[in-house]
Amino acid sequence: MTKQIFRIAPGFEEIMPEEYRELVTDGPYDRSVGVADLGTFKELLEEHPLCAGCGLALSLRLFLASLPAPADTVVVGSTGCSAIAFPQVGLHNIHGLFGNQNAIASGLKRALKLRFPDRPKDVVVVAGDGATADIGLEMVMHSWFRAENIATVMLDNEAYANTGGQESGMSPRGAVLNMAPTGKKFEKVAMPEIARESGCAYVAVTSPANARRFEKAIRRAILVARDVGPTYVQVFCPCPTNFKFRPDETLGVIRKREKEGVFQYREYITPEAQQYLAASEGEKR
Ligand SMILES: Cc1ncc(C[n+]2csc(CCOP(=O)(O)OP(=O)(O)O)c2C)c(N)n1
Repeated sequence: MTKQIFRIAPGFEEIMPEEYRELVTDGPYDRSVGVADLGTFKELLEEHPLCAGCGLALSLRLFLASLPAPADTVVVGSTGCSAIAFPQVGLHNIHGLFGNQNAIASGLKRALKLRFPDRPKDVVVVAGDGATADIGLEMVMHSWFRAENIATVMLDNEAYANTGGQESGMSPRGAVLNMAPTGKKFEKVAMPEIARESGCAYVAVTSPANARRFEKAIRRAILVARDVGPTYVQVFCPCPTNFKFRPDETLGVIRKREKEGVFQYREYITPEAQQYLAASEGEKR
């Protein structure tokens, strides 16, 4: 698929919504744009129904601006807050059932490899922490064991946010939520370590508080997944609604946690992935 697929058939220009026309003429497909260019091109998600100050919404915006090849990318999502925004995203995306997103992505990637042997197709899973670290963990891990060429991005808002605030395996110890009033009794599931031990060639923990660092992690994860092996990015994106802070405090919450050493940006790269990235990052986008 190239930009061609988004073009409007002659004669239909007038009746297509303005939003769509802008996407065709000014969108990020087949262009070299990134987070530093935000504000200068038509974004893949501009309006969304998520809560004010939602860290996940900001992360989605940055994620979509970070894709190395949006016209050749398919996102596989899962039930959760991000799924409410995806119907408004100008990119091929599939809504998996809650938890089976990595199984869907595995099959899709294999099919795309057969169908388009000469053109890289990026399959990226974007799902919440409940879908990734709890209910979907078995299918997530088995996609890593099988070394599927897919990138998995967890939007870690540390709760089951969409269903009103149950604790997830990724909630921090002691977290009190609407439907977890006595406080979480154990630590966050060590997903980055599980990913590394399960065969991921690239693992990063990042947040939307630093857009350039975020973009680097997403791009690396997608590129390594293309040619080396499975990858995992964990995005810390706090939820003002369920953790009850003001919508304008989201980035401050991340920075505070970073200062306290509770949340830390980190990367793990296998030597093979390192070699691959050194070669591909040398090339211009
Ligand atoms: C098989 C199945 N189990 C449970 C649910 C109910 N459910 C919908 S969204 C959700 C929570 C999602 O949590 P998370 O993955 O952390 O995403 P968030 O909403 O926090 O973005 C749950 C339990 C469902 N839709 N399907």
